Amino acid sequence: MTSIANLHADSTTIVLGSLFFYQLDADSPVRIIGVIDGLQRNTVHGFHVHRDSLMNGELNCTAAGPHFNPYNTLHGPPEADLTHRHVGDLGNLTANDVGVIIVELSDGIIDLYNATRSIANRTVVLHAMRDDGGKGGFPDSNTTGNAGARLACGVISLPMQDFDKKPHSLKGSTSVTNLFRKLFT
Ligand SMILES: *[C@@H]1O[C@H](CO)[C@@H](O)[C@H](O)[C@H]1NC(C)=O
Ligand SMILES: *[C@@H]1O[C@H](CO)[C@@H](O)[C@H](O)[C@H]1NC(C)=O
Ligand SMILES: *[C@@H]1O[C@H](CO)[C@@H](O)[C@H](O)[C@H]1NC(C)=O
Ligand SMILES: *[C@@H]1O[C@H](CO)[C@@H](O)[C@H](O)[C@H]1NC(C)=O
Ligand SMILES: *[C@@H]1O[C@H](CO)[C@@H](O)[C@H](O)[C@H]1NC(C)=O
Ligand SMILES: [Cu+2]
Ligand SMILES: [Zn+2]
Repeated sequence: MTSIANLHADSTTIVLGSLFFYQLDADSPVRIIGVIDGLQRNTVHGFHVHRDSLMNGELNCTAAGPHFNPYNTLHGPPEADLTHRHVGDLGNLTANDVGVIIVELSDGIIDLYNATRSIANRTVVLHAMRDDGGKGGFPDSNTTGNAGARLACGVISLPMQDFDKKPHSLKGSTSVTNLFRKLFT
């Protein structure tokens, strides 16, 4: 299954990047590939899937609600197991010396097949500060990783057809299909 999120700067229509999500099958991790631009140089930014979608052209990233947390656990680092992180906890992304993040990660807890852990129709958020993984000792470390303001966000579109199983599907999906094929295979 595949999905896309286009990120905009908080409360603006300024596009900062796009992320592509790919999960080969229900037993595989979700891979995320993409680029986010326009950040300060050499900065570390918390990165999470938040619970809610942004409806009706909403641009306010705060409307995405809290971290996606279907098991009601404490905030944690991405390498923690299901009981020691939120499903939406994806750690940090780091902007390089020209303020660009090249995203290339894989996570086995977010999912596009499993309904409980599904990130479809939820919102990815990039924060102003690093995510302390729950260990910072700040009042909000256990809920948000003390990652600060929401710099950018984008809704994860509902999953698209699995291109490996239906390579010749209908409806002009060919260019998207080809893009994913190039990105992930
Ligand atoms: C997306 O999520 C919102 C809640 O965040 C819900 O109201 C809406 O119905 C969902 N859309 C779809 C197509 O599932
Ligand atoms: C953004 O959404 C939050 C939560 O819904 C709300 O409290 C806040 O006032 C909104 N900000 C703006 C600028 O609309
Ligand atoms: C979804 O994932 C959870 C946690 O791994 C698991 O307990 C549950 O059985 C899965 N649901 C389905 C429908 O596979
Ligand atoms: C995020 O990066 C900061 C600083 O580099 C580090 O201290 C922190 O542990 C990282 N957080 C996670 C969740 O890995
Ligand atoms: C976070 O939760 C852990 C485990 O319950 C607790 O030991 C710790 O004191 C909490 N941290 C903060 C800053 O509240
Ligand atoms: Cu967040
Ligand atoms: Zn979290």
